[in-house]
Amino acid sequence: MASKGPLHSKENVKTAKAAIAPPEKPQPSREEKKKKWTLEDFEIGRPLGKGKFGNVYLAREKTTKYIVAMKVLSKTQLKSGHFEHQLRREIEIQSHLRHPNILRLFGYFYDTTRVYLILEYAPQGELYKALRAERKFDEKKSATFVAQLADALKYCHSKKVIHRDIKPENLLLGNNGELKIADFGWSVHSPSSRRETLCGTLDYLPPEMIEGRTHDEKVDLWSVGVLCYELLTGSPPFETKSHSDTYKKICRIDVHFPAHVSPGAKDLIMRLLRHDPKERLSLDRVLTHPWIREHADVASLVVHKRK
Ligand code: N15
Repeated sequence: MASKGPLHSKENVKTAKAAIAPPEKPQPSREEKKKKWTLEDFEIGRPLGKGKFGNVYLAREKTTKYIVAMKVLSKTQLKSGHFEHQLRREIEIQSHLRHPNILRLFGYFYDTTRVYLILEYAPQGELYKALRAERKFDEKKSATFVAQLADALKYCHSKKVIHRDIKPENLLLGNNGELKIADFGWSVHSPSSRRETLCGTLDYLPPEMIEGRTHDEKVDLWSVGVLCYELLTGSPPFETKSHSDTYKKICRIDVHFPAHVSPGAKDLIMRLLRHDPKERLSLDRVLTHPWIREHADVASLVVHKRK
């Protein structure tokens, strides 16, 4: 992985002196020197969150003062769960993705006991916390998040990466409140017939995944529909107190809408929550759906694409 550039952009800044002094020899960048990161390069700040294998901290690279999120993973925990292979795969996937709505992985390093991931810092924190605080989002905010998510997933699918674990807990918010997909813990290269044990909530999983059938990138279309519902109402559509009741509701597509959900939003959601993956609205069609076009603030999408 060669991703040391962004933290050291200062090295490329020309000073006024350069205009009068004889031209300097081009200096090799940190990347060209193949210099490895170590913990010594960072100041560690407050914890940002706790995860299965370790914690995430606010951190600052000492020479550039660039702020990042540093994820610290315990090697013993990774080994005992046989997650080393998964971690390698995730690093491989995430380090190659470059999109404004996908959290960057800048690099990684390790010492005898831990693995450190240098991740993009998302200043506005976790989407699910913002949603719990506001209870539900209005149509403009919801449609904007759905459009940003659809755009990011379109990019992933073009690289044959399916995410498979879209839910508010895996989404962060950038400087301007834009959505950032943060977790690739379940992502795979498509198509997949892997049958992992499904742990945690079923709420965002499509029928083909909970029934253990082969699945492809269309699983992500289903979860866009589930997320759209949760953003607008505050709860996912198939939520129940028990695993088995949620399972039944998903397979029957037993969805009910509170009265405040507009016909346009309902139309989009129901075109995504289709049992047959082939019938689900494509991501391009999500982006051009009338409800998205009417409500989403698409300025952020356009601006980033012109860069
Ligand atoms: C294994 C691999 C290559 C996948 C890499 N992705 C992850 O490890 C997923 N991950 C992202 N795990 C933790 C994070 C994470 C990144 C968690 C929190 C943050 C983060 N970047 N910024 C934050 C963050 N910003 C905050 C602002 C206010 C309150 C809490 C915040 N957390």
